[in-house]
Amino acid sequence: MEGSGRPLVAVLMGSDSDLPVMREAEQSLALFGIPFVTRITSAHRALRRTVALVERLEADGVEVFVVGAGLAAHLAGVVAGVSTRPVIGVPLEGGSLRGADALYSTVQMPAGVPVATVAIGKAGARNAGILAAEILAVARPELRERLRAFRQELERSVEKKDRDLAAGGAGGGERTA
Ligand code: RP5
Repeated sequence: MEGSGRPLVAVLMGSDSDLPVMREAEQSLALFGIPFVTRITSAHRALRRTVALVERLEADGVEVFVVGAGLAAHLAGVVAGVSTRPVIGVPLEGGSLRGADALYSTVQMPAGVPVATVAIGKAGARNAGILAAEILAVARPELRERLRAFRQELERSVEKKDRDLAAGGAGGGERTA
């Protein structure tokens, strides 16, 4: 599996204000050694530029798009309208509706143009990177191995928390009333 070289994933977002959250997606991709490119573009403020950018990224070999936006979040939907590559939408928190607006805007795609929508905010952005890895892993056995190791590590971390709890380290363990 390539760790650098031509980007397989494009991480797109509507504004630089989205960057702190979308870094989580980048970190997931980096964890699995997946080459990616990160760009800012906007469905509303720069629609024609967005269409041209997505077409260029697809022509350059990008296989999965991870797209974050907040408020009336139409960027992922626009990307899905332009490209037939898988699009993972990350609804971002912001504004008075705290991400519910972005969630509905991202997830409620009309039949025929899917956007795989993850959770609002950082957990969603992290999962978007992992889901992109899982999509790419369908045709890449080495990446499948990395994902398997990642899941084992997750399981070990839960076991450790349970052990720490039993040892009283987290203020827990067995209690009587
Ligand atoms: C959306 O509007 C962006 O994705 C961002 O989440 C939100 C606010 O953008 P800024 O006003 O911070 O540029 O399009």
